[in-house]
Amino acid sequence: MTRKLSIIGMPMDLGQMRRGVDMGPSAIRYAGINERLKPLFDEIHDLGDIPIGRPEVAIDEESNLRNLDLVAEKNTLLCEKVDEAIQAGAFPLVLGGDHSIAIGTLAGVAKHYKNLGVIWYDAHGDLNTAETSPSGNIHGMPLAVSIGLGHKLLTDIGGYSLKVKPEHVVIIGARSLDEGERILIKEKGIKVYTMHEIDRLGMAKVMEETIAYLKDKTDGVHLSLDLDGLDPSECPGVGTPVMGGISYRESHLAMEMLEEAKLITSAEFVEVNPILDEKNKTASVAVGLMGSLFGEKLL
Ligand code: 6HN
Ligand code: MN
Ligand code: MN
Ligand code: MN
Repeated sequence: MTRKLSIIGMPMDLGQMRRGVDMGPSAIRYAGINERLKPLFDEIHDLGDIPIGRPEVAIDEESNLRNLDLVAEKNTLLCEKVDEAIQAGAFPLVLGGDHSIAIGTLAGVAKHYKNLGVIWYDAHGDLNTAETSPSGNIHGMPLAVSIGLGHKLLTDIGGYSLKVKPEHVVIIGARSLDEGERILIKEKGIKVYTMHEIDRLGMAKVMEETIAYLKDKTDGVHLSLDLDGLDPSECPGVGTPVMGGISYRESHLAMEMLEEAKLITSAEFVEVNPILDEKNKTASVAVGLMGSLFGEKLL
């Protein structure tokens, strides 16, 4: 079987307030994604970027959601692109962009699976709704939206709601959760490995458990990797950094274990903001992790 990869850039910055994250896809390409992944695939198709433009910021008065209409509109485009890539037999790899893009990615991916699993690698839960959000920023909401909670314009992208069942989600790296997110995690029984569990068990055990948890009950697993899951000392180029994060080495091991398990069927790397970065370090980490995820071997 030919191993095909489709790269889709999503230069989205409307899901939050800091400029620069729209340059994430360029920064990741500049960090050498093509050269790095070339030996690992038979074909790589870089499909370019979804056009986002430079629209005016608009707060939806009724819901208090920042750029609601535009985030919904652009994510619909992403959903279609991701869907097409999978139909063409390729592994879709989406480059962000703020984390609101997971709404579109998952809408495109979940059409193809009955029981899609999701690994949410992030300092945050991204489980807010308009009611619980402290910021009104949609990048803090994509996981809630994907389990069917939130504004209809977002939950119904792709023409259906509930992309992922809460019991098929694993959050890894959490260390900043809002009150409403904590309640939701308990209510829905979402599996979470906070930094505390990563410290106590070690990343190897966390990944063994995650793989065992998802393997038999899912028919595909999406990796949504927010670079702020890693420690800001190694990934400073993110909009909402939180101290005490996962190291590059731990993350590299996590990617290798996912590769060995042949678990991941789609992925996105998000929140790379080159304006806040130091010498494109964060984009380089992203590319390094992609190498491990797709089976790079030293010997
Ligand atoms: N991210 N929980 C905060 C909020 O505004 O809802 C931060 C969200 C960060 C989102 O990093 O993808
Ligand atoms: Mn996130
Ligand atoms: Mn985050
Ligand atoms: Mn290694």
